[in-house]
Amino acid sequence: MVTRELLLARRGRINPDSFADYRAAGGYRALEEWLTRRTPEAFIEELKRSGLKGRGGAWFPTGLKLEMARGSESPRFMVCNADEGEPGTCKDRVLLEEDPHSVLEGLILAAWAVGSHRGILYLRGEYAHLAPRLEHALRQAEQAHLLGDDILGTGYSLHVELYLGAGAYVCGEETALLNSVEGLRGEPRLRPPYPTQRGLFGWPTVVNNVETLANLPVIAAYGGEWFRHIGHPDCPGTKLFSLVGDVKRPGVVEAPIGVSLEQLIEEAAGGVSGPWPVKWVQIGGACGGVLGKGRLPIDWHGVTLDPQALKALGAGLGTGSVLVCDSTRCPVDVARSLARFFARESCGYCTPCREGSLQILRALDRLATGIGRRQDVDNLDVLTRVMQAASRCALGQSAPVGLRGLLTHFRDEIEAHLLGRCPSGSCPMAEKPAGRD
Ligand code: L3W
Repeated sequence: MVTRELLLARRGRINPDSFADYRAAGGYRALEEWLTRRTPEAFIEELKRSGLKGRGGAWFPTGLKLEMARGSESPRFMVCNADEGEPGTCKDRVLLEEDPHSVLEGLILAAWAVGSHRGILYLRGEYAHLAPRLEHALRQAEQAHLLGDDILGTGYSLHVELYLGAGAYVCGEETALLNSVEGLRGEPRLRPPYPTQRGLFGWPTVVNNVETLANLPVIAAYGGEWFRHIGHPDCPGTKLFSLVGDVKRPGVVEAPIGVSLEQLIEEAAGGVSGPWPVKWVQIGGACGGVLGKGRLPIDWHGVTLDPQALKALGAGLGTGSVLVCDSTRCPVDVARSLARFFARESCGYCTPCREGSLQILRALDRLATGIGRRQDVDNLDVLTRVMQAASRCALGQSAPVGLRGLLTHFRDEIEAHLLGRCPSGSCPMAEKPAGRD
């Protein structure tokens, strides 16, 4: 069995709107134990022992982040980043939709550990339909004295508010998110100072991803030592993988970190749906790296999904999405759709990202419609490098990663478009405007 369910164990087995169901499944028991009998410092040690790293894409050690915030001045804020905007990634949505109390329990544990009395659950604008469910869960937790003043008679208080985003991808970046909560434009701030030093309204703030927080009740219940033996030795635990693209059973599955790519696609996703062979796999969202020709399908068997192994292949695990592209996919066509997304979502603050993403889109548009020039391919090379090196935030720096991978693996095929030919036959050459040869 390739899957292992720590976070998704209750998916489909409980009514997500039922507090009683969550409790009956063991929910909030670990939180009760820790808040009433143990100390925040001990919990942070437990997290450090577990080796848990952030699941939002950057894999920063969670225990260390909480420890840094706890060592900062008060008041402190605790933010759950539920602004899941990475294309192809839908894992946080599954947790929020199917098991909202697990995220809430993690949020309360994290807030208690850093000594925060104000929590914010920042929900992606496009997930507005989940807001009533989350509000309902918050009210249930308050009624059960797990939120609010004097939680479980311990003297500890925590008030959590739901905050709905307005649909900007950049607000998934933690400092743009904080600006958004403060009522400012969703533009990233320069770091340092990191949010743990100066975050919301200038106060120390921890921002953790939904999936990261959902791991906290598991570690609280079973201990860090137990947790660190699951998954990869350098990166313990499981990961929620969003399996998308040309697979028979797209969806979200949970598997130990370090699972083989082949097993995940063949067993959990039911195999490749389109014509064999797999042409490339993009891992970690639209800004993720590309495993392509020369590595897949030839080394398909050897690829394991852990941050270190993927780094060695020039990719990363990122948010854990796995986009499979079969042999009919055209790299120009796919890159164009990614570029359209990034050009629309650039916050516009810095020139490399604002102008670079637009010029990349224009060059790919020309190539896809049969009016591309040599200069366009050369420009893709230059612009992607400039964006990576000079953009102000992680969004601009990582937006061209997928395109760079496609340029590396499929340059011949991309250059074939200069002759008005799409080897995969899936580019919209038919859109070629008349008389523009
Ligand atoms: C205190 C230090 N805190 C780092 C904290 C930092 C943050 C976390 C990770 O990018 C990635 C990006 C995308 N003192 C610290 C410190 N921290 N050093 O650790 O920070 P960092 O800088 O390594 O990453 P980042 O800039 O937060 C996030 C990748 O995630 N990604 C995600 C995309 C998802 C969305 C979305 O859904 N909207 O944007 C996908 O793979 O490429 O590399 O908390 O404060 N010395």
